[in-house]
Amino acid sequence: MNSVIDTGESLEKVILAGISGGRDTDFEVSMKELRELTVNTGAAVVGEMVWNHEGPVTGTYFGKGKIEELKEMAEELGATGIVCDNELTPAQLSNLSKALDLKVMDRTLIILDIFADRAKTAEGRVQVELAQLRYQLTRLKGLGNSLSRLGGGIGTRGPGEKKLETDRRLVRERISALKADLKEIEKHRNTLRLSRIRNKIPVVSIVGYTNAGKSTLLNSLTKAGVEAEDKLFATLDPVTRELILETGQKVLFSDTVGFIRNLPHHLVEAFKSTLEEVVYSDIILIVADASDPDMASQIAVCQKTLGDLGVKDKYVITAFNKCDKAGAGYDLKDHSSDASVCISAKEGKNLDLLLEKVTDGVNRGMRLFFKLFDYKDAGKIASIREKGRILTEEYRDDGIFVKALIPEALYGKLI
Ligand SMILES: Nc1nc2c(ncn2[C@@H]2O[C@H](COP(=O)(O)OP(=O)(O)OP(=O)(O)O)[C@@H](O)[C@H]2O)c(=O)[nH]1
Ligand SMILES: [Mg+2]
Repeated sequence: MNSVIDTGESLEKVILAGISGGRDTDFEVSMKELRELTVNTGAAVVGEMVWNHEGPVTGTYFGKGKIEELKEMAEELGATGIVCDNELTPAQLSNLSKALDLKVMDRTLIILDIFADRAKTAEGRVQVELAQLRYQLTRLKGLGNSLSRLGGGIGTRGPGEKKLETDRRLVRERISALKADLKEIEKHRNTLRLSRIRNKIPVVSIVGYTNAGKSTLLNSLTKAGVEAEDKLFATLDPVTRELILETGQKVLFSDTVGFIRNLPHHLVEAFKSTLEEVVYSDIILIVADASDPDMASQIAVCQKTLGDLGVKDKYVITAFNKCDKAGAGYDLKDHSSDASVCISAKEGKNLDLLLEKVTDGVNRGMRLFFKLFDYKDAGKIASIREKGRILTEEYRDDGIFVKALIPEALYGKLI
């Protein structure tokens, strides 16, 4: 039995550190987010240090004077570590941790740590471990110094068997093994995707900033039972659920990992197959938190991430969520998407309107068609089934009555 008494205090007490004078115009938002991210790892934020400077110092991130200041501040506040808002270069990490004699972390390490905590499925765990190892590979020395300091906590969590491996060769070998595992998982995913394409079931990808309410929405729409919590990156593993629209058409809704500014590129790389699901969907449903003052920039981050993933020419719906909250309102519009709707996923408000937009998206480019076919023309019905969507098919005495949505190109061939 472990005899340590849990006093309810966080193991790690950290100071957030950032540089405000650079090109990042969203500095304050970024620092606020860093605080939230850090708290999500279970650490306590005891202070904040901002350096007004045009950018980081190449080898040490902070200048000499600022490092001294940080040291004193840490001593005063009893801090065990610092978290820098930018991703530190391997040299910066190593030099800073030596100069400060504190545990040194950065935004990337924090996000990786949260992902490590949230990953549950085999695929999620492989992806996270791969991202962690790639990040570690170039930083073994600095991290070794820094992370051994507390013998646990941020940066040491992970799905891997060994928490922090300091042997470069072993890390490389593990990376190769994980990449091979991921290939296998991707193969399986491709097979699933192909069967969906063959079945022609339209897929709606729910995307958006982390904590916007994506899982809550999927739950309200389909009673999916997806974890929805007031924590960042609650959902890492994609969940797909079926829903029948009023028209009788079947659609799949897919909820996946949330976006955030400066999502570490190692993560984007590792989660590519998960994120790529969006590329193969028919409709993109952006969920935005209308009660968040930073909503506009969060939508911009989503759009940029979608662009980076190669998503284009899709029917895009923006759902302004949490409209039940004070100050949010029900009159928002996103002019860059095909449709906008103001909803409350939690209270189930305006979900019918949302589904109307989804129906519009599904039927975009199709026209309604009905005809009584002679029994000898049954072959034509097969082509409707193949290229369009049959809404009604009745076998009557005088023939087969079909009501369907069909692509424009097919229309001339059927009448
Ligand atoms: N007031 C209000 N709160 C909501 C609404 N929708 C979601 N929430 C809350 O927002 C928080 C985050 O919701 P989630 O559904 O987990 O958000 P998510 O987008 O799936 O987040 P990640 O999986 O972390 O990316 C939860 O506490 C929800 O209860 C809403 O319409 N109104
Ligand atoms: Mg979620």
